[in-house]
Amino acid sequence: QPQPQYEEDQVDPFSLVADELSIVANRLRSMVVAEVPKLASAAEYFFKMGVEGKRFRPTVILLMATALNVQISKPASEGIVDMFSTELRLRLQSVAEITEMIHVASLLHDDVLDDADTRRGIGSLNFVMGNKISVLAGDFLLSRACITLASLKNTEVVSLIATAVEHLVTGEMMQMSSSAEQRSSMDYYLQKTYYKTASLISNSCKSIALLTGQTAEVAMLAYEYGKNLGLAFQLIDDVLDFTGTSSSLGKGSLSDIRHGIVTAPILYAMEEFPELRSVVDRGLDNPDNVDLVLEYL
Ligand code: GRG
Repeated sequence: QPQPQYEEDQVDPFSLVADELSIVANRLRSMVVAEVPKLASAAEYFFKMGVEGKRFRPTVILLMATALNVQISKPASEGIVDMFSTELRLRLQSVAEITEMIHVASLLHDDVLDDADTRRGIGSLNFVMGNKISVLAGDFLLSRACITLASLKNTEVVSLIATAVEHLVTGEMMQMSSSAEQRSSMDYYLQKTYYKTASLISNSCKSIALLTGQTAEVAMLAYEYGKNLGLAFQLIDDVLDFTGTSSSLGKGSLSDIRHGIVTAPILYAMEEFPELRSVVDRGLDNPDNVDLVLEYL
């Protein structure tokens, strides 16, 4: 995947946790071992070198752990100091791994629902191995995530992450079965986006706060941070669907609008050009209506 460019005074957030990220990547690969080779190779498909995603969620989670560490242990001027025991570090890494497994499971199922043929720059699993294998590989990853979650022995964290999984399903359902009025509503969009994208990030950030023994106030701040970051991530993802190229996106551009999904750029354009609403109401499943909307963007 093409890497973002950073100015001299900017810090590449991924590089701050590069070592931890590679540990997480290796542990993920060792976790997706199934008894049946076909299932293992299907699930592993997403964790092979060169075809992995951005690992945005594990990065945010590991950065959250780092940020909390700096705040509590030493003055910021002394830099990032290792105050975590090995056991606690493994537990925090587990949250990053659980979150990525749940995320990938949701992508596998999403590609089946959308009949998508490309993901992360290569053929989607459903395209390569069929819908049935793809659904089962998603279920397998979800089960692996549950086993790792149980090993944390923290019922509050189990509840937070399970709620985020429920939210993924709720957000997807809201997207699939909305009325014309709901599709044109910014409030509905934000609620759906919280469920579909932000909840997994916010609840895992809060889990990191709980596992590192923070106060309820800090845990809530970690949650709010993850929520806002998740919403911002989806807004940018929405824009990239219009501005990105197949190689930068790892899938075809304009895929949201061509699946009839009303995203943030369209909602903002509707505020500026009210006549666009009637086009959207007529349905984006009609290619003529899609072309009309594209003229406004
Ligand atoms: C099986 C947990 C589970 C859920 C089933 C299908 C479904 C319900 C939910 C789909 C939710 C979904 C696809 C949300 C999209 C979130 C999103 C912005 C995905 C793209 O994330 P990136 O850009 O992808 O981080 P990479 O490939 O980089 O990891």
